[in-house]
Amino acid sequence: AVLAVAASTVAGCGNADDSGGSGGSGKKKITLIQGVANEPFYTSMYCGAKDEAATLDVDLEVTAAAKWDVAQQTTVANAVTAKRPDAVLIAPVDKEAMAGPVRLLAGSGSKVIFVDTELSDTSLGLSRVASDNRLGGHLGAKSLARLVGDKGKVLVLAPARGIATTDDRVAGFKAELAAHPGVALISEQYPGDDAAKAQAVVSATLAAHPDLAGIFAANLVTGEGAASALKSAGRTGAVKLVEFDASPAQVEALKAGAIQALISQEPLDIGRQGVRQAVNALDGKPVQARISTQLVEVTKDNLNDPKVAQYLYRS
Ligand code: T6T
Repeated sequence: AVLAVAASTVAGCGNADDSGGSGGSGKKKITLIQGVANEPFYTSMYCGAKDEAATLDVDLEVTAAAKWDVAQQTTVANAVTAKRPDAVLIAPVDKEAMAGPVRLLAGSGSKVIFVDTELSDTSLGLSRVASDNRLGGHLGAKSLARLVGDKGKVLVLAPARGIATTDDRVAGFKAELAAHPGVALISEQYPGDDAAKAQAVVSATLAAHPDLAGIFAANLVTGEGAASALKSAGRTGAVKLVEFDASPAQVEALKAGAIQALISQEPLDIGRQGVRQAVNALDGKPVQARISTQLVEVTKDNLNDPKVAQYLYRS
């Protein structure tokens, strides 16, 4: 059940086995371990990785746990280690707790590249391809401050502490607030990567602080919960909502006015560049230790700009 993935994970860009999948081709084998299955950010990353794998003529497999969970991702990682692919792209769900399984992967000979999230012990990966998430937090705070007229109470939501990406987003958000003294961060909540739990937390915060002015949700799952809570409290649009990511559902919510701004990443590019770095490592070519992909603020106003379209995710 944990390895519930392949086919459903890749709905946006065909079947997992299209690019050669398993066995016998003599091509280099790369496996992508997503942070979680069936989630548009990682589906888009897979689409990019798959394009690049086809270009570079390598086999790509994809796998992930059904939930954002250390024990489940450990099971997935150990299963990949047992198959000994030439290289692994992994988005570790916790920057400390996944060090053991990643060490086993690297120790069994697979070249390891971090995509999106990473470990505190960066030495275990040859490269890390990700957004500049701290900058993303700054962008989120600037956007929310503008939307609330630079004053009032705000709430920050992220799945859990210990996730490299969302920790950096929250840190960037808080650092930027120093430049907005009228905006007060009243609470920082970590409900898990779970929309229903995020909804409950936001509903409770709205009840305790009826004058809440804004919310920054540091990823799409917590954002989904925040939007639902605002809807059921009848506060949509009155409480400004800024979210990370740009799934099709988030873009629809932006159009409908349920979300005021998205900080979108470039998951397709993360996937492409991750595969490129893995192949460089396997070919003995130079590998770039760190690659920062683009971020952009998406609002109703620039949504139809063709330059923004490349940042929107697939599902
Ligand atoms: O925001 C992305 C990803 O960058 C983060 O590491 C975890 O959450 C997402 O996958 C969105 O749900």
